[in-house]
Amino acid sequence: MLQKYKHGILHICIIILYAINVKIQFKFITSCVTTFCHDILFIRTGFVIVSITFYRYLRYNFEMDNIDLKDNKLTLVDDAAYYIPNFITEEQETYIMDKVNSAPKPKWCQLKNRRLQNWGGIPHAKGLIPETIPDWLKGFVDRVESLQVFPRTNRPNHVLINEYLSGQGIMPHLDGSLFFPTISTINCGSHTVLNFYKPLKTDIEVVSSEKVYSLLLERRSLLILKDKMYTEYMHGIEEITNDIIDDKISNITYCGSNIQNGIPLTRNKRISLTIRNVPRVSKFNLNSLVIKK
Ligand SMILES: O=C(O)CCC(=O)C(=O)O
Repeated sequence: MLQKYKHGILHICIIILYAINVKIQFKFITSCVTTFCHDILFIRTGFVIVSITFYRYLRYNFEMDNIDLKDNKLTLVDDAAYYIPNFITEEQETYIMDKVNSAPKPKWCQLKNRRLQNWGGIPHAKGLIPETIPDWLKGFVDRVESLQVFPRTNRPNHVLINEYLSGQGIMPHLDGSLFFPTISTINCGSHTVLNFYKPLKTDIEVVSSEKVYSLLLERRSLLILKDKMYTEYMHGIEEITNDIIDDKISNITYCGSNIQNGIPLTRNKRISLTIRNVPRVSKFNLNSLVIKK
Protein backbone atom coordinates (compact mmCIF):
# COMPACT_ATOMS: atom_id res chain seq x y z
CA MET A 1 0.00 0.00 0.00
CA LEU A 2 2.81 2.40 1.02
CA GLN A 3 4.67 1.29 -2.10
CA LYS A 4 1.64 2.17 -4.22
CA TYR A 5 1.57 5.75 -2.96
CA LYS A 6 5.35 6.13 -2.74
CA HIS A 7 5.63 8.65 -5.57
CA GLY A 8 2.69 10.70 -4.27
CA ILE A 9 4.16 10.78 -0.76
CA LEU A 10 7.57 11.78 -2.11
CA HIS A 11 6.01 14.54 -4.16
CA ILE A 12 4.13 15.94 -1.14
CA CYS A 13 7.31 15.78 0.98
CA ILE A 14 9.21 17.67 -1.73
CA ILE A 15 6.56 20.40 -1.91
CA ILE A 16 6.37 20.75 1.90
CA LEU A 17 10.15 20.91 2.23
CA TYR A 18 10.35 23.41 -0.59
CA ALA A 19 7.71 25.60 1.06
CA ILE A 20 9.45 25.34 4.46
CA ASN A 21 12.73 26.24 2.83
CA VAL A 22 11.39 29.32 1.10
CA LYS A 23 9.78 30.46 4.37
CA ILE A 24 12.89 29.78 6.44
CA GLN A 25 15.22 31.39 3.96
CA PHE A 26 13.03 34.50 3.92
CA LYS A 27 13.03 34.62 7.73
CA PHE A 28 16.73 33.86 7.75
CA ILE A 29 17.54 36.83 5.54
CA THR A 30 15.27 39.06 7.65
CA SER A 31 16.91 37.92 10.84
CA CYS A 32 20.37 38.47 9.35
CA VAL A 33 19.46 42.06 8.81
CA THR A 34 17.65 42.62 12.11
CA THR A 35 19.58 40.58 14.62
CA PHE A 36 23.09 39.54 15.47
CA CYS A 37 21.97 36.58 17.54
CA HIS A 38 24.48 34.02 16.32
CA ASP A 39 22.88 31.01 18.04
CA ILE A 40 19.61 31.38 16.16
CA LEU A 41 21.44 32.03 12.90
CA PHE A 42 23.46 28.89 13.45
CA ILE A 43 20.40 26.71 14.15
CA ARG A 44 18.53 28.12 11.16
CA THR A 45 21.49 27.66 8.82
CA GLY A 46 21.79 24.06 10.01
CA PHE A 47 18.11 23.43 9.39
CA VAL A 48 18.27 24.93 5.91
CA ILE A 49 21.30 22.80 4.99
CA VAL A 50 19.73 19.60 6.36
CA SER A 51 16.41 20.18 4.64
CA ILE A 52 18.03 21.10 1.30
CA THR A 53 20.10 17.89 1.47
CA PHE A 54 17.00 15.83 2.30
CA TYR A 55 15.06 17.58 -0.47
CA ARG A 56 17.82 16.77 -3.00
CA TYR A 57 17.91 13.17 -1.77
CA LEU A 58 14.13 12.82 -2.20
CA ARG A 59 14.21 14.43 -5.64
CA TYR A 60 17.03 12.19 -6.74
CA ASN A 61 15.20 9.05 -5.60
CA PHE A 62 12.00 10.30 -7.10
CA GLU A 63 13.62 10.89 -10.50
CA MET A 64 15.50 7.60 -10.41
CA ASP A 65 12.42 5.55 -9.57
CA ASN A 66 10.65 7.26 -12.40
CA ILE A 67 12.97 6.09 -15.17
CA ASP A 68 10.77 4.92 -17.99
CA LEU A 69 12.81 2.42 -19.97
CA LYS A 70 10.69 3.00 -23.06
CA ASP A 71 12.30 6.47 -23.39
CA ASN A 72 15.75 4.93 -23.20
CA LYS A 73 15.34 2.11 -25.72
CA LEU A 74 17.81 2.54 -28.57
CA THR A 75 16.06 2.55 -31.92
CA LEU A 76 19.07 2.30 -34.24
CA VAL A 77 20.21 -1.12 -32.99
CA ASP A 78 18.61 -4.56 -33.00
CA ASP A 79 16.40 -5.60 -30.06
CA ALA A 80 17.09 -4.73 -27.35
CA ALA A 81 19.44 -2.13 -25.89
CA TYR A 82 18.65 0.61 -23.35
CA TYR A 83 20.96 3.52 -22.54
CA ILE A 84 20.43 5.66 -19.44
CA PRO A 85 22.82 8.63 -19.10
CA ASN A 86 23.61 9.86 -15.57
CA PHE A 87 22.23 6.75 -13.92
CA ILE A 88 24.50 7.47 -10.97
CA THR A 89 25.64 10.79 -9.49
CA GLU A 90 29.22 12.07 -9.41
CA GLU A 91 29.35 11.28 -5.67
CA GLN A 92 28.20 7.71 -6.28
CA GLU A 93 30.76 7.30 -9.07
CA THR A 94 33.56 8.44 -6.72
CA TYR A 95 32.18 6.15 -3.99
CA ILE A 96 32.20 3.12 -6.33
CA MET A 97 35.71 3.85 -7.58
CA ASP A 98 37.03 4.29 -4.03
CA LYS A 99 35.46 0.97 -2.97
CA VAL A 100 36.83 -0.85 -6.02
CA ASN A 101 40.30 0.66 -5.61
CA SER A 102 40.45 -0.18 -1.91
CA ALA A 103 39.49 -3.85 -2.36
CA PRO A 104 42.11 -6.20 -0.92
CA LYS A 105 44.74 -7.36 -3.42
CA PRO A 106 43.55 -11.02 -3.57
CA LYS A 107 40.15 -9.77 -4.77
CA TRP A 108 41.78 -8.69 -8.04
CA CYS A 109 42.30 -11.08 -10.91
CA GLN A 110 44.97 -9.77 -13.28
CA LEU A 111 44.44 -10.64 -16.95
CA LYS A 112 46.76 -9.79 -19.84
CA ASN A 113 44.98 -6.56 -20.73
CA ARG A 114 42.78 -5.67 -17.75
CA ARG A 115 42.04 -6.46 -14.08
CA LEU A 116 38.75 -7.74 -12.67
CA GLN A 117 36.91 -8.47 -9.45
CA ASN A 118 34.05 -10.96 -8.95
CA TRP A 119 31.33 -10.05 -6.45
CA GLY A 120 28.42 -12.34 -5.61
CA GLY A 121 30.52 -15.42 -6.12
CA ILE A 122 32.55 -17.24 -8.74
CA PRO A 123 30.71 -18.18 -11.95
CA HIS A 124 31.55 -21.75 -12.87
CA ALA A 125 30.48 -24.06 -15.71
CA LYS A 126 28.39 -25.97 -13.13
CA GLY A 127 26.86 -22.77 -11.74
CA LEU A 128 27.66 -19.88 -9.43
CA ILE A 129 29.54 -20.61 -6.22
CA PRO A 130 27.69 -17.89 -4.33
CA GLU A 131 28.87 -15.27 -1.89
CA THR A 132 26.88 -12.41 -0.34
CA ILE A 133 27.11 -9.17 -2.31
CA PRO A 134 28.38 -6.46 0.10
CA ASP A 135 25.99 -3.66 1.08
CA TRP A 136 27.95 -0.93 -0.75
CA LEU A 137 27.39 -2.76 -4.02
CA LYS A 138 23.96 -4.26 -3.26
CA GLY A 139 22.38 -0.78 -3.35
CA PHE A 140 23.38 -0.37 -7.00
CA VAL A 141 22.27 -3.91 -7.88
CA ASP A 142 18.88 -3.12 -6.29
CA ARG A 143 18.59 0.10 -8.32
CA VAL A 144 19.15 -1.84 -11.54
CA GLU A 145 16.73 -4.52 -10.37
CA SER A 146 14.06 -1.88 -9.70
CA LEU A 147 14.02 -1.11 -13.45
CA GLN A 148 12.50 -4.58 -13.86
CA VAL A 149 14.74 -5.67 -16.70
CA PHE A 150 15.32 -9.00 -15.00
CA PRO A 151 12.38 -11.35 -14.36
CA ARG A 152 11.60 -12.14 -10.71
CA THR A 153 12.91 -15.67 -11.25
CA ASN A 154 16.30 -14.37 -12.42
CA ARG A 155 17.24 -11.52 -10.14
CA PRO A 156 20.78 -10.15 -10.55
CA ASN A 157 23.12 -12.16 -8.30
CA HIS A 158 26.55 -11.43 -9.70
CA VAL A 159 28.67 -8.34 -10.43
CA LEU A 160 31.81 -8.48 -12.53
CA ILE A 161 33.99 -5.42 -12.11
CA ASN A 162 36.41 -4.70 -14.94
CA GLU A 163 39.16 -2.12 -14.73
CA TYR A 164 40.57 -0.84 -18.03
CA LEU A 165 43.52 1.52 -18.20
CA SER A 166 43.56 3.90 -21.17
CA GLY A 167 44.40 1.79 -24.23
CA GLN A 168 43.07 -1.45 -22.74
CA GLY A 169 39.96 -3.23 -24.03
CA ILE A 170 38.27 -6.58 -24.40
CA MET A 171 38.18 -8.93 -27.41
CA PRO A 172 34.81 -9.42 -29.15
CA HIS A 173 32.97 -12.19 -27.35
CA LEU A 174 29.55 -13.57 -26.42
CA ASP A 175 28.76 -13.85 -22.70
CA GLY A 176 27.28 -17.29 -23.33
CA SER A 177 24.79 -19.55 -21.64
CA LEU A 178 26.28 -19.36 -18.15
CA PHE A 179 24.33 -16.13 -17.64
CA PHE A 180 20.68 -15.16 -18.04
CA PRO A 181 20.61 -13.27 -21.36
CA THR A 182 20.48 -9.74 -19.93
CA ILE A 183 23.55 -7.59 -19.21
CA SER A 184 23.43 -4.32 -17.28
CA THR A 185 26.58 -2.23 -17.05
CA ILE A 186 27.30 0.84 -14.93
CA ASN A 187 30.21 2.91 -16.27
CA CYS A 188 32.60 4.83 -14.00
CA GLY A 189 35.69 6.97 -14.47
CA SER A 190 35.79 7.24 -18.24
CA HIS A 191 33.74 6.83 -21.36
CA THR A 192 34.38 3.96 -23.73
CA VAL A 193 33.01 2.76 -27.04
CA LEU A 194 31.44 -0.69 -27.05
CA ASN A 195 31.33 -2.32 -30.49
CA PHE A 196 29.01 -5.04 -31.70
CA TYR A 197 29.96 -7.62 -34.32
CA LYS A 198 28.17 -10.34 -36.26
CA PRO A 199 29.63 -13.66 -35.17
CA LEU A 200 31.08 -15.96 -37.81
CA LYS A 201 31.01 -19.67 -36.98
CA THR A 202 34.02 -21.53 -38.36
CA ASP A 203 34.60 -25.29 -37.91
CA ILE A 204 36.85 -24.60 -34.95
CA GLU A 205 35.55 -21.52 -33.18
CA VAL A 206 33.25 -18.50 -33.31
CA VAL A 207 35.06 -15.38 -34.52
CA SER A 208 33.83 -11.82 -35.00
CA SER A 209 33.20 -10.53 -38.51
CA GLU A 210 32.25 -6.97 -39.45
CA LYS A 211 31.40 -4.30 -36.88
CA VAL A 212 27.69 -3.49 -37.03
CA TYR A 213 27.04 -1.08 -34.18
CA SER A 214 29.02 1.13 -31.80
CA LEU A 215 27.67 2.60 -28.58
CA LEU A 216 29.26 5.42 -26.61
CA LEU A 217 29.14 4.60 -22.91
CA GLU A 218 29.52 7.86 -21.00
CA ARG A 219 30.70 8.07 -17.40
CA ARG A 220 27.90 7.34 -14.91
CA SER A 221 25.63 5.81 -17.55
CA LEU A 222 23.86 2.46 -17.50
CA LEU A 223 23.62 0.16 -20.52
CA ILE A 224 21.23 -2.76 -20.69
CA LEU A 225 21.50 -5.43 -23.39
CA LYS A 226 18.88 -8.12 -23.87
CA ASP A 227 17.54 -10.67 -26.33
CA LYS A 228 19.26 -10.52 -29.76
CA MET A 229 21.74 -7.89 -28.60
CA TYR A 230 22.86 -10.48 -26.07
CA THR A 231 22.56 -13.69 -28.06
CA GLU A 232 23.34 -12.67 -31.65
CA TYR A 233 26.02 -9.99 -31.48
CA MET A 234 29.50 -10.27 -30.03
CA HIS A 235 30.61 -7.22 -28.06
CA GLY A 236 34.09 -5.85 -27.54
CA ILE A 237 36.17 -2.75 -26.78
CA GLU A 238 39.08 -1.74 -29.02
CA GLU A 239 42.49 -1.24 -27.42
CA ILE A 240 42.88 2.45 -28.24
CA THR A 241 43.36 5.62 -26.19
CA ASN A 242 41.13 8.05 -28.14
CA ASP A 243 37.73 7.82 -29.78
CA ILE A 244 36.41 10.08 -32.52
CA ILE A 245 32.69 10.52 -32.15
CA ASP A 246 30.94 10.18 -35.49
CA ASP A 247 27.58 9.15 -36.89
CA LYS A 248 28.51 5.48 -36.51
CA ILE A 249 27.70 5.87 -32.81
CA SER A 250 24.15 4.53 -32.61
CA ASN A 251 23.22 6.22 -29.34
CA ILE A 252 24.62 9.72 -29.97
CA THR A 253 21.21 11.38 -29.62
CA TYR A 254 20.78 9.82 -26.15
CA CYS A 255 24.13 11.21 -24.89
CA GLY A 256 24.89 14.52 -23.15
CA SER A 257 24.83 17.82 -25.05
CA ASN A 258 28.67 17.96 -24.97
CA ILE A 259 28.79 14.89 -27.24
CA GLN A 260 28.78 16.00 -30.87
CA ASN A 261 29.91 14.65 -34.20
CA GLY A 262 33.62 15.02 -34.82
CA ILE A 263 34.81 15.56 -31.23
CA PRO A 264 37.76 13.49 -30.00
CA LEU A 265 37.42 11.86 -26.57
CA THR A 266 40.44 10.69 -24.60
CA ARG A 267 39.99 7.55 -22.53
CA ASN A 268 41.02 7.45 -18.88
CA LYS A 269 40.89 4.59 -16.40
CA ARG A 270 37.42 3.05 -16.64
CA ILE A 271 35.68 0.83 -14.13
CA SER A 272 32.63 -1.07 -15.32
CA LEU A 273 30.13 -2.93 -13.15
CA THR A 274 28.52 -5.74 -15.15
CA ILE A 275 25.44 -6.83 -13.23
CA ARG A 276 24.00 -10.17 -14.33
CA ASN A 277 22.12 -13.25 -13.19
CA VAL A 278 23.68 -16.70 -13.09
CA PRO A 279 20.64 -19.02 -13.12
CA ARG A 280 22.42 -22.09 -11.78
CA VAL A 281 23.62 -21.59 -8.23
CA SER A 282 25.72 -24.18 -6.43
CA LYS A 283 24.75 -25.25 -2.87
CA PHE A 284 28.38 -24.84 -1.96
CA ASN A 285 28.79 -21.34 -0.55
CA LEU A 286 31.93 -19.22 -0.39
CA ASN A 287 30.67 -17.49 2.81
CA SER A 288 30.52 -20.80 4.70
CA LEU A 289 34.03 -21.57 3.50
CA VAL A 290 35.31 -18.32 4.99
CA ILE A 291 33.48 -18.94 8.30
CA LYS A 292 34.82 -22.51 8.61
CA LYS A 293 38.37 -21.25 8.09
O1 LIG B 1 33.42 -3.45 -19.56
C1 LIG B 1 32.46 -3.66 -20.30
O2 LIG B 1 31.62 -2.79 -20.52
C2 LIG B 1 32.30 -5.00 -20.98
C3 LIG B 1 32.64 -6.13 -20.09
C4 LIG B 1 32.40 -7.45 -20.75
O3 LIG B 1 32.02 -7.55 -21.87
C5 LIG B 1 32.64 -8.69 -20.01
O4 LIG B 1 33.22 -8.64 -18.92
O5 LIG B 1 32.24 -9.75 -20.51
